[in-house]
Amino acid sequence: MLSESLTKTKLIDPLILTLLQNIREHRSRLINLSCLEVDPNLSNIISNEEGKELYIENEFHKAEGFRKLHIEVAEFSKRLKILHCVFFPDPKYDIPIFGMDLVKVNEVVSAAIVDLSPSSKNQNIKYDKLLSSIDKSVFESKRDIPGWGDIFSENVFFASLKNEIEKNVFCKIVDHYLLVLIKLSQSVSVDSDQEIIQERIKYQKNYCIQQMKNEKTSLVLLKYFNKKWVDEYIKKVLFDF
Ligand code: BLA
Repeated sequence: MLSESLTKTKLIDPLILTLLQNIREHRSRLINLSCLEVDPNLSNIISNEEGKELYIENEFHKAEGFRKLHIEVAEFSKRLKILHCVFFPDPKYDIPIFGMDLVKVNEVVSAAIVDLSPSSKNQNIKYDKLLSSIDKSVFESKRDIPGWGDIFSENVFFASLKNEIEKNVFCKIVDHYLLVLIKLSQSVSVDSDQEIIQERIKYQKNYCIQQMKNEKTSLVLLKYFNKKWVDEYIKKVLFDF
């Protein structure tokens, strides 16, 4: 659980705080929301070692339609700030995977990414039009999705954010994608067809396997922790399946 200290006394980055509050607000609308138990050694990590200061704080919940709702706020050496969020659907439901990552180095938002990614080959629910309807033309520095990113939908948004307007529009896009997700999740019912469920499990596994190929995640963590710890953190906390 993100402690009171983080959002109240620690000076959390204003953009990250805005996004965090918005994500929490959407999450609060989900049915049967409850906390998930996770090893406290892996969920809240704080170090004050000079030059290697770090904090990582995680929130884990589940809700109807979602096996794991994960939000992570992290800060490394006072200069690298990250907001990471993945809402993994329960494979019994036809719900896409919500993922976002915001990476801020000093004052520069080098990476801002958000997507509702497909969670099966034959996703019945169509949401493409809802995602493409929001105007994304303001951004100066859209970025190319790396090779491992074939898990994302065609409406994945990925850019560096250059000014306040771009930051505001990115927040709007995240809000819009979450609104679409929450609406979709309220309109689906549980499936019992094992073949469909197995297919969705396979898709979530693949989503996690591909995300694990992003060396940028592990390279940051390896500056602060040993390989065994990093592997465990990535496999159990970030991208478990
Ligand atoms: C990129 N992720 C990055 C970068 C860093 C991290 C330092 C490089 C920034 C840049 O390219 O400008 C680091 N991200 C982290 C760390 C955590 C984290 C340490 O979440 C957590 C502890 N990554 C995700 C999710 C998505 C994602 C859920 O975790 C998307 C839904 C995407 N991150 C993502 C992508 C890149 C990135 C696509 C760019 C990779 C590249 O260009 O090679």
